[in-house]
Amino acid sequence: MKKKEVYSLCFMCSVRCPIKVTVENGQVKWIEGNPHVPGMEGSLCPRGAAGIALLNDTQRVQSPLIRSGPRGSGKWKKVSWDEALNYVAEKLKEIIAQHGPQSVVLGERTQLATHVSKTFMRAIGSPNHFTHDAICKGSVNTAARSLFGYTDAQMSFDYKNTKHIVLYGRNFFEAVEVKAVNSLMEAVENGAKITYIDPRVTVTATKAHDYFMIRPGTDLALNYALMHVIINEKLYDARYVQRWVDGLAVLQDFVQPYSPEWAERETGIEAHRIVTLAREMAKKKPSVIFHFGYRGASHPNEIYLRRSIMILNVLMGSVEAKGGLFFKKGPGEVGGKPARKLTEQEGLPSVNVVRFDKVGTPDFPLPDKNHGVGQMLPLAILNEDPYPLKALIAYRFEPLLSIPDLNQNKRALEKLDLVVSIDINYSDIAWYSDVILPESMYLERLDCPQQANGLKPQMFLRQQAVSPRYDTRPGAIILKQLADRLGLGQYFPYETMEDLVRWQLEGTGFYLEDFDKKGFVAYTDKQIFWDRDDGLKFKTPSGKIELVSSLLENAGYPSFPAYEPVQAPPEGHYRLMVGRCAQHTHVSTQNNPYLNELVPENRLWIHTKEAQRLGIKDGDWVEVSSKVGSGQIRAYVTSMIHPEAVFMLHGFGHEARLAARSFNRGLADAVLQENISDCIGGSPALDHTTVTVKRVQ
Ligand SMILES: Nc1nc2c(c(=O)[nH]1)N[C@H]1C(S)=C(S)[C@@H](COP(=O)(O)OP(=O)(O)OC[C@H]3O[C@@H](n4cnc5c(=O)[nH]c(N)nc54)[C@H](O)[C@@H]3O)O[C@H]1N2
Ligand SMILES: Nc1nc2c(c(=O)[nH]1)N[C@H]1C(S)=C(S)[C@@H](COP(=O)(O)OP(=O)(O)OC[C@H]3O[C@@H](n4cnc5c(=O)[nH]c(N)nc54)[C@H](O)[C@@H]3O)O[C@H]1N2
Ligand code: SF4
Ligand SMILES: [Mo]
Repeated sequence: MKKKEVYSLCFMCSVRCPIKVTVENGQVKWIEGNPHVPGMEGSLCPRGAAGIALLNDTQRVQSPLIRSGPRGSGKWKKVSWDEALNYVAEKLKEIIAQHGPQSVVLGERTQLATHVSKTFMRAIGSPNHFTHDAICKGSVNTAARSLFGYTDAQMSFDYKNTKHIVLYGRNFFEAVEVKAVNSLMEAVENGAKITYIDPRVTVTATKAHDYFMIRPGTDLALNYALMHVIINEKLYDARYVQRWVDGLAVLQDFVQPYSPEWAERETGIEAHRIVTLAREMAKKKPSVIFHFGYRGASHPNEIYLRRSIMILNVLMGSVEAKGGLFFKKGPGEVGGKPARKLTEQEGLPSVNVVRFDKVGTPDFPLPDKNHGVGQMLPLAILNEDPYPLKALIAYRFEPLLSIPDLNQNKRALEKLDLVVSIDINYSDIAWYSDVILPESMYLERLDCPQQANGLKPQMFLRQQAVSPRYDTRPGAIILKQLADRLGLGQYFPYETMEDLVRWQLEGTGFYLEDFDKKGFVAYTDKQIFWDRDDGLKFKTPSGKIELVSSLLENAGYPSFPAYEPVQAPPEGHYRLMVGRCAQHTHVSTQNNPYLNELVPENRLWIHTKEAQRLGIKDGDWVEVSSKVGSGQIRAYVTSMIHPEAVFMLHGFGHEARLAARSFNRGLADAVLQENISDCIGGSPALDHTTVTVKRVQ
């Protein structure tokens, strides 16, 4: 029997946990957390364990396919890679010749080969590469830049050493990151406290020491009241604030009207609990965390909510403190070099054309240009504003279900001349594509190196565990072969993934073989914290933390606009909240044989009192309607949700028939959600839509 152990990276979700894969006779027998990585040591979440079921799933896409019936009809012609790539290349050439390169868009969920697709887009001359980032947390990104000059992704949390963490709908124990969960559990065993705030009683709420059932959409009021107490009672870290913060006096004046008693009326949280929380956090400062969230895409005022959470950390002096938040350190901190990217090649053109989402123009100045704003795509296509778009390449991104307003998304797709998916599954976007180019799933491919910045800069590698089960290829190879056919091969100096990885590692001092032993290499053994007295390096114009933000103010936005009260939805209307469960990743795992068995469909959480009023019993079919769509789903009647809200899991309601287990199970939240955004920060407002609910007779 031939047995081997391969160190790699999970990809059942974007966290990319380091894993050890046991392979026997070419079959994956076991996957566990990489034992060499503190915080992983054998652990996986349910989705990570379901990687084997994905590998062996016969309902994945098994070869390149070209559509042979109308879009969405499920009629496909199985073709060779040459046929598929030639077909896409010819179509792209025609479209570029007729409408210009900017008419081509590539959207992807950020991943290890993102530099390859960015290179592809620059090579063809289109500015229109976007990632999922804005739809996940664009406003968190902009908020962080407005205060610190760094993106949120350049910051992280020292969970292991924290003494008190406050989570705003950050459903830590269901929307899982394995290492973070293990680290926080260790802190809890050492006496740390968790405060959880959510209109819904999640698993995290049940594990928390304190839980606040807040009125939906009012977290900003809570935070202004916390600041009011912290500033008026002088509970902040005076030395830190004095040294590093610009604008405290402005904030002090601003929060005066926002007393705990005022916030009680807005949020439903008693004033004395707000005061107690402020005092408790201050006692444990600076080893405290107000978690600024991962998915900061909830409401149109998101930028100000995320800023307020970050400012609470600043007042506690917890930014760059043990047990608080820290800036991720790259190899440069210790004289090392990161892996090269294809985008760094000399001679690769830069493209100076307005983006489809207008990011970087006066219309939309602040969102991060590196990511763009994906939810603008259907609007740009339908309105041909700023210009007509003709082709979409969806690369590990599902615009139909991941952008609000599914009906509008479908109308937009209809206007395109070419839709190509690089996917592993019959996702709904693959189902509506003209061509599917199937990628090998993560256990079947070597991937580009992962630069893992943090307290200790490291580099990880997704090593190939087994050969592809079907006629699939790695995405970086697919794009290179497409570029070759467009006469742009010179920007892709590799034939195999191994060539690409070796090219990327040149100059780093590390080699492919160095990853065999543990799956990663480290640039240093020591944790790096900057000196809090004199060594913090903020990238704002003032070099300080800017409460009054030059980024915002120079773009014409106030740093502290007056709080706008959140109206309760009219009678019979509810705020639609959405979220995740531990058993699924977004829209991609519902057809996984194992995970589908655990959670096969979603239900609509509705408060018992409201359900009674509407004559709805647990398990009844109900019709849920918003301004933009409606659909049917079973009700889950519970008192564990705020009466103003209803809730459903994201990711269900798939239309691809060949993904037979998830086909037509549950309802897609995107059917109901309106495509509205925080126009400053860049996030869509995923929890802002109001809906009506009625029993299906
Ligand atoms: N199992 C699993 N884990 C994941 C993912 C996954 O798909 N599956 N995805 C990963 C990704 S990309 C992300 S972005 C994160 C998301 O991580 P989280 O943001 O922690 O996860 P969600 O499930 O989106 O949780 C949103 C919560 O916000 C609550 N909520 C809604 N409105 C309000 C409000 O006004 N105030 C407050 N305080 N709460 C509100 C909802 O009830 C819900 O419980 O999870 C990551 N981890
Ligand atoms: N309506 C609504 N929209 C949302 C959210 C929501 O809660 N509700 N949440 C938002 C958030 S927080 C996020 S992060 C985004 C996530 O949005 P997406 O990135 O669209 O979601 P995923 O489910 O991660 O995966 C997208 C696609 O990648 C495919 N895929 C999975 N693995 C691979 C692979 O190895 N290679 C390739 N080529 N494809 C692969 C899947 O089959 C799926 O079709 O959605 C956002 N949009
Ligand atoms: S959190 Fe789970 S699914 Fe995501 S990478 Fe880690 S083990 Fe895999
Ligand atoms: Mo996300």
